Amino acid sequence: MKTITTEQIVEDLFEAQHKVQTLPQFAKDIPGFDEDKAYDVQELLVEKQCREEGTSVSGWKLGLTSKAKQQMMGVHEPSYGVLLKNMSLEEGQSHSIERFIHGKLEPELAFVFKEDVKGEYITPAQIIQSTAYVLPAFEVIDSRFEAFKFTLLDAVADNSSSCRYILGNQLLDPAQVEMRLGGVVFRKNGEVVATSTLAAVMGNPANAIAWMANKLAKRGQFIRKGQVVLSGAITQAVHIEPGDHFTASFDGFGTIHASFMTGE
Ligand code: OOG
Ligand code: MG
Repeated sequence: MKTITTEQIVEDLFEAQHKVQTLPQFAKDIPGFDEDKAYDVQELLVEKQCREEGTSVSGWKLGLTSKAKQQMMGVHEPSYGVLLKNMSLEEGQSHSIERFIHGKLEPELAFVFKEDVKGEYITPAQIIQSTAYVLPAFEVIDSRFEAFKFTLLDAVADNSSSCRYILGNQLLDPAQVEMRLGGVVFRKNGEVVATSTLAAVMGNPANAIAWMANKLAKRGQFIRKGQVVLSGAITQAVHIEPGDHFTASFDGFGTIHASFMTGE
């Protein structure tokens, strides 16, 4: 068994991100490392990123909210992480993969909030009511762990593999969106790599956001007015290689695009 402090884990994860290199999973080797401690690491890691990268929090993301993702990662519970302003990339552009260790792309539904959502018994209906608009999004996830393998607790400490996010420009009123049967077609270089519907995310993406709001309350946190929240991937995640062009078509919204290349 190792003796490793929370501060050391934060340092190691921060360094892995900045040196674009992996590190071994650790959670199983630390006696007593539980979900609360994993979220403590996440919080301190995010504080360090804000301080040292001169950025700030823009919102939240859910992870592992669909069966496709849970099966892919062998983890059977959702998690959340924090989004930072410097993780945001422009839609429709070509982006460098230089800073990714082994990035993967996922189509998600993003919610942008028009008011704070605070409390312990938040319902999906309250989430819909507090949302200014929803829009299609891509998330680039990048685990700091070797071979993209981890337990739930490792991934939580690693800010749920947060790396970058790309918001589409098609905004819709959440009350007008078919949150269950709304289809999504995910393509890589023109080929369909996955198809799904929004119900893949815990029956309805608003359920996932409500789950997170209630989880946040237990840690004295909440969703703030103006923040963006990603629902968690609607399909499996797909590895990004330089030269790749991805699209995700969302029923009722249209299509979002992202390309990736080497170089800065
Ligand atoms: C954990 C983060 C998962 C999602 O949308 O499911 C995630 C991971 O799979 O690396 O962002
Ligand atoms: Mg995701």
